[in-house]
Amino acid sequence: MKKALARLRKGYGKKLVSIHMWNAWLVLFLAVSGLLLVGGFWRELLGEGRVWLKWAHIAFGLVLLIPVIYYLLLAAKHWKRLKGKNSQKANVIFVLVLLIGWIASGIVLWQFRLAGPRAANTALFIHDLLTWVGLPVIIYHSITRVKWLKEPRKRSIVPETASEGEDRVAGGTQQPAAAQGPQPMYSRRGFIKAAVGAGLAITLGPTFVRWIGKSFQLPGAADYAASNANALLPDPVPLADSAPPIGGGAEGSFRVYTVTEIPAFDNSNWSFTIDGLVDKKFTWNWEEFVKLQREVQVSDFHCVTGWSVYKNTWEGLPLVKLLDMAGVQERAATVKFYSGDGVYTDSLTLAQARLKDVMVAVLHDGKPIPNQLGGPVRLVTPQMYAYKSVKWLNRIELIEEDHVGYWEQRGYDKDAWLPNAKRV
Ligand SMILES: Nc1nc2c(c(=O)[nH]1)N[C@H]1C(S)=C(S)[C@@H](COP(=O)(O)O)O[C@H]1N2
Ligand SMILES: [Mo]
Repeated sequence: MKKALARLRKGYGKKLVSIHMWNAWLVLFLAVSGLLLVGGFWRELLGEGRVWLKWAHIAFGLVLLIPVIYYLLLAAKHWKRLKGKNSQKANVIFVLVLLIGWIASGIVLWQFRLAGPRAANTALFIHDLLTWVGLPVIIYHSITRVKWLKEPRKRSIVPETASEGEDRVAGGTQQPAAAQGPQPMYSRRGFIKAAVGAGLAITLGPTFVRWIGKSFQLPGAADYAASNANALLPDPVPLADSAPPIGGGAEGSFRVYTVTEIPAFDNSNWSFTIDGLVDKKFTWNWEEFVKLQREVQVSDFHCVTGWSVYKNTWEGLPLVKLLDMAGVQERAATVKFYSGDGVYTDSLTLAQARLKDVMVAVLHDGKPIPNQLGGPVRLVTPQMYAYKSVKWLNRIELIEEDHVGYWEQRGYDKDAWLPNAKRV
């Protein structure tokens, strides 16, 4: 082992350079794939590709362990060389914390089923936070360090002489002390670095502020209710348990997911149908639908990608009541759900559909569900991951055969049960 390490450390300068290069390519791939995965805009476009991309992101994230471990094996020696160069040491620690934090939180997210929603939620927060902090630094580092920006003098990651290798995070110029003097404000490098910094702040700043606002539920953060584009009259009158919400108000915030444009509805283009293998088919318009007797429940909402919203007070129609109203025929085995977006569908077995907390929800925390979050009516399945929670639900069909839902066709697990659900 010792010998192997010694061999490894010989010529370690070249090795550090190649570690840096591999690391850079991996992080580039992970950054791009990660941004494509979170960006709502890409959901529809990527479709099945999204699931592949997710696996590639996980796989390359694990591969990132190799340069990290390889570096750690060389770290002792590198560290000695960095003696007295505190900003460079800080740089190394920053990068290591970033990479290890990304990998560790990524593993928890990957193993969300083992970890459970609470841990996944924390891991997602950490993963996002590190991305917010790390990515701008990395982009800045890459742009300000590309070759055409460099001094004619060659720079390498490994200091060749003791006098070299000052601060490398900011790509500090490496002029001999005598030539350093006060730098003119308008030096090419200085100007470009300032421009890159300002560009990053302007492009990433607002999104970052929004993310912080949502993560900590600061006042003024994403108020979907205020920008609800649905226009359905009359407003549903909330039951006493809904307003104020008996759950005390939801904790956390929804990330708006859609695979189509976000639809909006009004009385003229909205109706709700239950049909298929039932004794009595129904189609309600909005005025009729809001008259049906609703109930209230408090439940948590978990997305497989790691985020959760706790203590939602939902008011709506228990699915089992709708099924009983319509009279499910003997032959029916599957309940198929259609979205008013015309694309998204999912299904439950009859036994699952009869769970008493499966709800056709109309209000959230005492207010109409806004169109971004699937209103006027969405399905709620508290014991399953939220890809079952069909937004803009407008049709329920009882069928004999199985139905594979939108994301399940694209690689999501057919089994959507939460880790501690009582499966039926
Ligand atoms: N019609 C429709 N319903 C949908 C989706 C969708 O893309 N389209 N995404 C599902 C997924 S994966 C999740 S996590 C939740 C997200 O709900 P939200 O957008 O209200 O946060 O909706 C589910 N229902
Ligand atoms: Mo999801």
